[in-house]
Amino acid sequence: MTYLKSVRNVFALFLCLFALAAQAQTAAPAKLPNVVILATGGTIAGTGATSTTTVGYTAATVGVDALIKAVPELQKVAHVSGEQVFQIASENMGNEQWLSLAKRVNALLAQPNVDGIVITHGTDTIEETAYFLNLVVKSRKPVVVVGAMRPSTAISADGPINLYNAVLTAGSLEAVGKGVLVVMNDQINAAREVTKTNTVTTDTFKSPELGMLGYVVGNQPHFYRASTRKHTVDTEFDISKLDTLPAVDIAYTYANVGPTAVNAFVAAGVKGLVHAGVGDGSLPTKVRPALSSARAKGVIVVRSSRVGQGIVARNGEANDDELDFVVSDTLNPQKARILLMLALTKTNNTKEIQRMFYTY
Ligand code: DAS
Repeated sequence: MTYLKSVRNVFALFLCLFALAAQAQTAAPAKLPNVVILATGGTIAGTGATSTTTVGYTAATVGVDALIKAVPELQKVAHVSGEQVFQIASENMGNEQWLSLAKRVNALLAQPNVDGIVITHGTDTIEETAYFLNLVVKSRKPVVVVGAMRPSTAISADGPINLYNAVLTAGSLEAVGKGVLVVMNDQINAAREVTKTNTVTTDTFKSPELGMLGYVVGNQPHFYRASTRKHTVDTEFDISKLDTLPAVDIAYTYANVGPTAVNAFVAAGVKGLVHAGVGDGSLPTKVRPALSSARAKGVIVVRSSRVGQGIVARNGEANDDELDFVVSDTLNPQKARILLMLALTKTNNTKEIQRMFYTY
Protein backbone atom coordinates (compact mmCIF):
# COMPACT_ATOMS: atom_id res chain seq x y z
CA MET A 1 0.00 0.00 0.00
CA THR A 2 2.84 2.46 0.94
CA TYR A 3 4.53 1.81 -2.44
CA LEU A 4 1.33 2.61 -4.36
CA LYS A 5 0.84 5.77 -2.27
CA SER A 6 4.36 7.02 -3.06
CA VAL A 7 3.91 6.38 -6.81
CA ARG A 8 0.64 8.31 -6.71
CA ASN A 9 2.34 11.23 -4.90
CA VAL A 10 5.19 11.36 -7.43
CA PHE A 11 2.69 11.31 -10.29
CA ALA A 12 0.65 14.11 -8.67
CA LEU A 13 3.84 16.17 -8.19
CA PHE A 14 4.76 15.65 -11.85
CA LEU A 15 1.31 16.86 -12.98
CA CYS A 16 1.63 20.00 -10.84
CA LEU A 17 5.06 20.81 -12.23
CA PHE A 18 3.81 20.26 -15.77
CA ALA A 19 0.82 22.59 -15.20
CA LEU A 20 3.11 25.31 -13.75
CA ALA A 21 5.48 25.05 -16.69
CA ALA A 22 2.61 25.26 -19.18
CA GLN A 23 1.22 28.30 -17.36
CA ALA A 24 4.63 30.00 -17.31
CA GLN A 25 4.92 29.32 -21.05
CA THR A 26 1.63 31.03 -21.86
CA ALA A 27 2.03 33.89 -19.38
CA ALA A 28 5.54 35.12 -20.22
CA PRO A 29 5.57 37.41 -23.28
CA ALA A 30 7.97 36.37 -26.06
CA LYS A 31 11.43 37.90 -25.42
CA LEU A 32 11.91 40.76 -27.87
CA PRO A 33 15.24 40.86 -29.73
CA ASN A 34 17.75 43.66 -29.07
CA VAL A 35 18.34 45.57 -32.32
CA VAL A 36 20.77 48.47 -32.67
CA ILE A 37 20.09 51.07 -35.37
CA LEU A 38 23.21 52.76 -36.75
CA ALA A 39 22.20 55.91 -38.66
CA THR A 40 24.40 57.29 -41.42
CA GLY A 41 22.11 59.83 -43.17
CA GLY A 42 20.50 59.66 -46.61
CA THR A 43 16.97 60.30 -47.80
CA ILE A 44 15.48 58.17 -45.03
CA ALA A 45 16.71 61.02 -42.81
CA GLY A 46 15.86 63.67 -45.39
CA THR A 47 13.42 66.58 -45.31
CA GLY A 48 11.69 68.47 -48.10
CA ALA A 49 10.14 71.94 -48.25
CA THR A 50 6.63 70.52 -48.78
CA SER A 51 4.85 67.17 -48.42
CA THR A 52 5.02 66.71 -52.18
CA THR A 53 8.74 67.39 -52.47
CA THR A 54 10.11 64.01 -53.55
CA VAL A 55 13.10 65.35 -55.46
CA GLY A 56 15.21 68.37 -54.57
CA TYR A 57 14.95 67.74 -50.80
CA THR A 58 17.81 67.74 -48.27
CA ALA A 59 19.19 64.35 -47.31
CA ALA A 60 20.75 63.59 -43.91
CA THR A 61 18.97 66.07 -41.64
CA VAL A 62 16.86 63.92 -39.25
CA GLY A 63 18.66 62.28 -36.31
CA VAL A 64 18.42 58.61 -35.29
CA ASP A 65 16.28 59.32 -32.19
CA ALA A 66 13.70 61.14 -34.34
CA LEU A 67 13.73 58.29 -36.87
CA ILE A 68 12.98 55.79 -34.08
CA LYS A 69 10.37 58.06 -32.47
CA ALA A 70 8.56 58.40 -35.82
CA VAL A 71 7.86 54.63 -35.82
CA PRO A 72 6.48 53.72 -32.36
CA GLU A 73 5.56 50.28 -33.73
CA LEU A 74 9.25 49.38 -33.52
CA GLN A 75 8.86 48.96 -29.75
CA LYS A 76 6.40 46.11 -30.31
CA VAL A 77 8.87 44.00 -32.29
CA ALA A 78 12.27 44.78 -30.73
CA HIS A 79 14.16 46.55 -27.97
CA VAL A 80 15.64 49.28 -30.19
CA SER A 81 18.56 51.60 -29.46
CA GLY A 82 20.14 54.07 -31.86
CA GLU A 83 23.56 55.53 -32.66
CA GLN A 84 24.27 58.36 -35.09
CA VAL A 85 27.49 57.16 -36.71
CA PHE A 86 27.47 59.72 -39.56
CA GLN A 87 24.98 62.19 -41.04
CA ILE A 88 25.84 62.27 -44.76
CA ALA A 89 24.28 61.84 -48.18
CA SER A 90 25.62 58.49 -49.32
CA GLU A 91 27.22 59.84 -52.52
CA ASN A 92 29.82 61.05 -50.00
CA MET A 93 30.34 57.63 -48.38
CA GLY A 94 33.99 56.57 -48.54
CA ASN A 95 36.55 53.99 -47.42
CA GLU A 96 37.09 55.82 -44.12
CA GLN A 97 33.38 55.66 -43.24
CA TRP A 98 33.21 52.00 -44.31
CA LEU A 99 36.09 51.02 -42.04
CA SER A 100 34.74 52.83 -39.00
CA LEU A 101 31.19 51.53 -39.61
CA ALA A 102 32.41 47.93 -40.03
CA LYS A 103 34.47 48.12 -36.82
CA ARG A 104 31.44 49.44 -34.91
CA VAL A 105 29.20 46.71 -36.35
CA ASN A 106 31.67 43.98 -35.37
CA ALA A 107 32.10 45.42 -31.87
CA LEU A 108 28.33 45.53 -31.31
CA LEU A 109 27.66 42.06 -32.73
CA ALA A 110 30.33 40.62 -30.43
CA GLN A 111 28.13 41.69 -27.51
CA PRO A 112 25.85 38.81 -26.39
CA ASN A 113 22.99 41.25 -25.74
CA VAL A 114 22.88 42.49 -29.37
CA ASP A 115 20.76 40.27 -31.64
CA GLY A 116 20.92 42.23 -34.88
CA ILE A 117 21.84 45.53 -36.49
CA VAL A 118 20.01 47.91 -38.84
CA ILE A 119 21.97 50.54 -40.75
CA THR A 120 19.98 53.47 -42.15
CA HIS A 121 21.77 54.73 -45.24
CA GLY A 122 21.42 56.81 -48.40
CA THR A 123 20.28 54.78 -51.39
CA ASP A 124 22.92 56.01 -53.85
CA THR A 125 25.68 53.77 -52.46
CA ILE A 126 23.66 51.41 -50.23
CA GLU A 127 24.63 48.45 -52.47
CA GLU A 128 28.33 49.21 -52.01
CA THR A 129 28.23 49.60 -48.23
CA ALA A 130 26.14 46.44 -47.96
CA TYR A 131 28.62 44.45 -50.08
CA PHE A 132 31.64 45.79 -48.20
CA LEU A 133 30.02 44.76 -44.90
CA ASN A 134 29.07 41.39 -46.43
CA LEU A 135 32.82 40.72 -46.81
CA VAL A 136 34.07 42.03 -43.44
CA VAL A 137 31.34 41.51 -40.78
CA LYS A 138 32.46 38.64 -38.52
CA SER A 139 29.13 37.41 -37.18
CA ARG A 140 26.17 35.30 -38.32
CA LYS A 141 23.78 37.74 -36.63
CA PRO A 142 21.57 39.70 -39.07
CA VAL A 143 22.83 43.00 -40.49
CA VAL A 144 20.19 44.85 -42.52
CA VAL A 145 20.88 48.01 -44.52
CA VAL A 146 17.84 50.19 -45.24
CA GLY A 147 17.08 53.47 -46.98
CA ALA A 148 14.19 55.35 -48.51
CA MET A 149 13.43 56.91 -51.87
CA ARG A 150 11.17 59.63 -50.42
CA PRO A 151 12.16 62.04 -47.63
CA SER A 152 10.53 61.69 -44.21
CA THR A 153 8.34 64.77 -44.88
CA ALA A 154 6.75 63.41 -48.08
CA ILE A 155 3.23 62.01 -48.52
CA SER A 156 3.55 58.18 -48.31
CA ALA A 157 7.19 58.37 -47.27
CA ASP A 158 8.63 54.86 -47.59
CA GLY A 159 11.20 55.33 -44.81
CA PRO A 160 9.02 54.38 -41.81
CA ILE A 161 7.73 51.08 -43.23
CA ASN A 162 11.19 50.26 -44.60
CA LEU A 163 12.70 50.89 -41.15
CA TYR A 164 10.00 48.78 -39.46
CA ASN A 165 10.58 45.88 -41.89
CA ALA A 166 14.35 46.20 -41.49
CA VAL A 167 14.12 45.97 -37.68
CA LEU A 168 11.73 43.00 -37.97
CA THR A 169 14.22 41.22 -40.22
CA ALA A 170 17.29 42.12 -38.14
CA GLY A 171 15.57 40.70 -35.05
CA SER A 172 14.46 37.49 -36.76
CA LEU A 173 16.02 34.03 -36.51
CA GLU A 174 15.28 33.48 -40.22
CA ALA A 175 17.84 36.16 -41.18
CA VAL A 176 20.66 34.58 -39.13
CA GLY A 177 23.48 33.39 -41.35
CA LYS A 178 22.04 34.93 -44.55
CA GLY A 179 24.77 37.57 -44.96
CA VAL A 180 24.21 41.32 -45.10
CA LEU A 181 20.76 42.17 -46.45
CA VAL A 182 19.08 45.20 -48.04
CA VAL A 183 15.41 45.40 -47.00
CA MET A 184 13.27 47.95 -48.85
CA ASN A 185 9.90 48.00 -50.60
CA ASP A 186 8.82 44.81 -48.70
CA GLN A 187 11.64 42.87 -50.39
CA ILE A 188 14.79 41.22 -49.02
CA ASN A 189 17.84 41.37 -51.30
CA ALA A 190 21.32 39.96 -50.79
CA ALA A 191 24.21 42.43 -50.57
CA ARG A 192 26.15 40.70 -53.37
CA GLU A 193 23.47 41.01 -56.08
CA VAL A 194 21.31 44.00 -55.07
CA THR A 195 21.64 47.17 -57.15
CA LYS A 196 19.79 50.44 -57.63
CA THR A 197 17.87 50.16 -60.91
CA ASN A 198 15.83 53.41 -60.93
CA THR A 199 16.89 56.92 -59.99
CA VAL A 200 13.69 57.88 -58.12
CA THR A 201 11.02 55.14 -57.71
CA THR A 202 10.45 53.19 -54.46
CA ASP A 203 10.88 49.79 -56.19
CA THR A 204 14.40 50.68 -57.31
CA PHE A 205 16.37 47.93 -55.53
CA LYS A 206 16.49 44.67 -57.44
CA SER A 207 18.82 41.69 -57.91
CA PRO A 208 18.65 41.47 -61.71
CA GLU A 209 18.23 37.93 -63.08
CA LEU A 210 19.60 36.19 -59.96
CA GLY A 211 16.67 37.43 -57.87
CA MET A 212 15.83 38.61 -54.37
CA LEU A 213 15.98 36.30 -51.33
CA GLY A 214 12.43 36.91 -50.07
CA TYR A 215 9.81 39.31 -48.75
CA VAL A 216 8.74 40.99 -45.54
CA VAL A 217 4.99 40.46 -45.42
CA GLY A 218 2.56 40.37 -42.49
CA ASN A 219 5.18 41.45 -39.94
CA GLN A 220 7.39 38.52 -40.89
CA PRO A 221 10.43 38.00 -43.12
CA HIS A 222 9.96 35.13 -45.61
CA PHE A 223 13.07 33.65 -47.21
CA TYR A 224 12.96 31.49 -50.36
CA ARG A 225 16.63 31.49 -51.34
CA ALA A 226 20.09 31.99 -49.89
CA SER A 227 23.36 33.21 -51.45
CA THR A 228 25.73 30.50 -52.68
CA ARG A 229 28.77 32.76 -52.31
CA LYS A 230 30.81 33.07 -49.09
CA HIS A 231 30.11 36.01 -46.80
CA THR A 232 30.56 37.36 -43.23
CA VAL A 233 32.06 34.69 -40.96
CA ASP A 234 33.25 32.63 -43.96
CA THR A 235 35.36 35.33 -45.60
CA GLU A 236 39.15 35.68 -45.32
CA PHE A 237 39.15 39.47 -44.93
CA ASP A 238 39.88 41.22 -41.64
CA ILE A 239 39.67 45.01 -41.38
CA SER A 240 40.06 45.20 -37.60
CA LYS A 241 43.60 46.59 -37.84
CA LEU A 242 43.17 48.59 -41.07
CA ASP A 243 42.88 52.40 -41.17
CA THR A 244 43.01 52.70 -44.95
CA LEU A 245 42.21 50.57 -48.00
CA PRO A 246 44.32 50.19 -51.18
CA ALA A 247 43.48 52.74 -53.90
CA VAL A 248 41.30 51.14 -56.59
CA ASP A 249 39.41 53.07 -59.28
CA ILE A 250 37.06 52.31 -62.17
CA ALA A 251 37.65 53.27 -65.83
CA TYR A 252 34.33 53.46 -67.69
CA THR A 253 34.14 52.40 -71.34
CA TYR A 254 31.97 53.72 -74.22
CA ALA A 255 32.21 54.22 -77.96
CA ASN A 256 35.29 56.24 -78.93
CA VAL A 257 36.95 55.81 -75.53
CA GLY A 258 40.70 56.43 -75.33
CA PRO A 259 43.40 55.61 -72.74
CA THR A 260 43.20 58.96 -70.89
CA ALA A 261 41.33 57.74 -67.81
CA VAL A 262 43.41 54.57 -67.43
CA ASN A 263 46.66 56.51 -67.76
CA ALA A 264 45.48 59.14 -65.29
CA PHE A 265 44.56 56.53 -62.67
CA VAL A 266 47.92 54.81 -63.08
CA ALA A 267 49.75 58.15 -62.80
CA ALA A 268 47.77 58.81 -59.62
CA GLY A 269 49.23 55.63 -58.14
CA VAL A 270 46.27 53.23 -57.98
CA LYS A 271 47.02 49.69 -56.81
CA GLY A 272 44.07 48.24 -58.71
CA LEU A 273 41.97 49.22 -61.69
CA VAL A 274 38.50 47.95 -62.62
CA HIS A 275 37.72 48.23 -66.33
CA ALA A 276 33.95 48.78 -66.77
CA GLY A 277 33.95 47.38 -70.28
CA VAL A 278 31.19 47.22 -72.86
CA GLY A 279 29.51 43.89 -73.52
CA ASP A 280 31.10 41.04 -71.54
CA GLY A 281 34.09 43.18 -70.71
CA SER A 282 35.37 43.94 -74.22
CA LEU A 283 38.69 45.82 -74.40
CA PRO A 284 38.76 48.64 -77.04
CA THR A 285 41.95 48.65 -79.12
CA LYS A 286 42.80 52.14 -77.90
CA VAL A 287 42.58 51.09 -74.21
CA ARG A 288 44.24 47.67 -74.24
CA PRO A 289 47.87 48.97 -74.38
CA ALA A 290 47.22 51.34 -71.46
CA LEU A 291 45.84 48.47 -69.38
CA SER A 292 48.78 46.21 -70.31
CA SER A 293 51.17 48.95 -69.32
CA ALA A 294 49.32 49.39 -66.03
CA ARG A 295 49.69 45.67 -65.35
CA ALA A 296 53.40 45.85 -66.19
CA LYS A 297 53.73 48.55 -63.50
CA GLY A 298 52.17 46.20 -60.92
CA VAL A 299 48.58 47.48 -61.05
CA ILE A 300 46.02 44.65 -60.73
CA VAL A 301 43.51 44.92 -63.58
CA VAL A 302 39.98 43.46 -63.27
CA ARG A 303 37.77 43.21 -66.33
CA SER A 304 34.16 43.97 -65.42
CA SER A 305 31.23 45.23 -67.49
CA ARG A 306 28.97 48.30 -67.55
CA VAL A 307 26.07 46.01 -68.61
CA GLY A 308 25.13 45.24 -65.01
CA GLN A 309 24.33 41.51 -65.10
CA GLY A 310 25.79 38.35 -66.62
CA ILE A 311 29.21 36.73 -66.40
CA VAL A 312 32.41 38.41 -67.59
CA ALA A 313 34.12 35.19 -68.68
CA ARG A 314 37.86 34.60 -68.28
CA ASN A 315 39.72 34.52 -71.62
CA GLY A 316 36.48 35.54 -73.40
CA GLU A 317 36.88 39.03 -74.89
CA ALA A 318 40.59 39.14 -73.99
CA ASN A 319 43.37 36.66 -73.29
CA ASP A 320 43.43 37.17 -69.52
CA ASP A 321 45.99 34.42 -69.04
CA GLU A 322 48.41 36.25 -71.34
CA LEU A 323 47.56 39.74 -70.05
CA ASP A 324 47.58 38.51 -66.41
CA PHE A 325 44.20 40.19 -65.82
CA VAL A 326 41.41 39.11 -63.45
CA VAL A 327 37.72 38.88 -64.43
CA SER A 328 34.88 40.06 -62.16
CA ASP A 329 32.53 37.07 -62.79
CA THR A 330 29.08 38.66 -62.18
CA LEU A 331 30.13 41.56 -59.94
CA ASN A 332 29.30 44.98 -61.37
CA PRO A 333 32.19 47.49 -61.51
CA GLN A 334 31.41 49.22 -58.19
CA LYS A 335 31.28 45.87 -56.34
CA ALA A 336 34.31 44.50 -58.19
CA ARG A 337 36.19 47.55 -56.89
CA ILE A 338 35.24 46.64 -53.30
CA LEU A 339 36.35 43.03 -53.60
CA LEU A 340 39.59 44.07 -55.33
CA MET A 341 40.37 46.58 -52.53
CA LEU A 342 39.94 43.87 -49.90
CA ALA A 343 41.82 41.30 -52.01
CA LEU A 344 44.78 43.71 -52.18
CA THR A 345 44.91 43.81 -48.36
CA LYS A 346 45.80 40.08 -48.61
CA THR A 347 47.77 39.51 -51.85
CA ASN A 348 48.99 40.83 -55.24
CA ASN A 349 48.87 37.37 -56.76
CA THR A 350 46.41 37.43 -59.67
CA LYS A 351 45.62 33.70 -59.39
CA GLU A 352 44.69 34.17 -55.74
CA ILE A 353 42.63 37.26 -56.59
CA GLN A 354 40.82 35.42 -59.35
CA ARG A 355 39.96 32.67 -56.82
CA MET A 356 38.45 35.36 -54.59
CA PHE A 357 36.26 36.63 -57.43
CA TYR A 358 34.95 33.08 -57.89
CA THR A 359 34.40 32.69 -54.13
CA TYR A 360 32.67 35.87 -52.94
N1 DAS B 1 21.55 61.46 -52.02
C1 DAS B 1 20.91 60.18 -51.76
C2 DAS B 1 21.78 59.40 -50.79
O1 DAS B 1 22.07 59.89 -49.71
C3 DAS B 1 19.60 60.29 -51.15
C4 DAS B 1 19.03 58.92 -50.91
O2 DAS B 1 18.48 58.39 -51.83
O3 DAS B 1 19.20 58.35 -49.81
O4 DAS B 1 22.12 58.28 -51.15
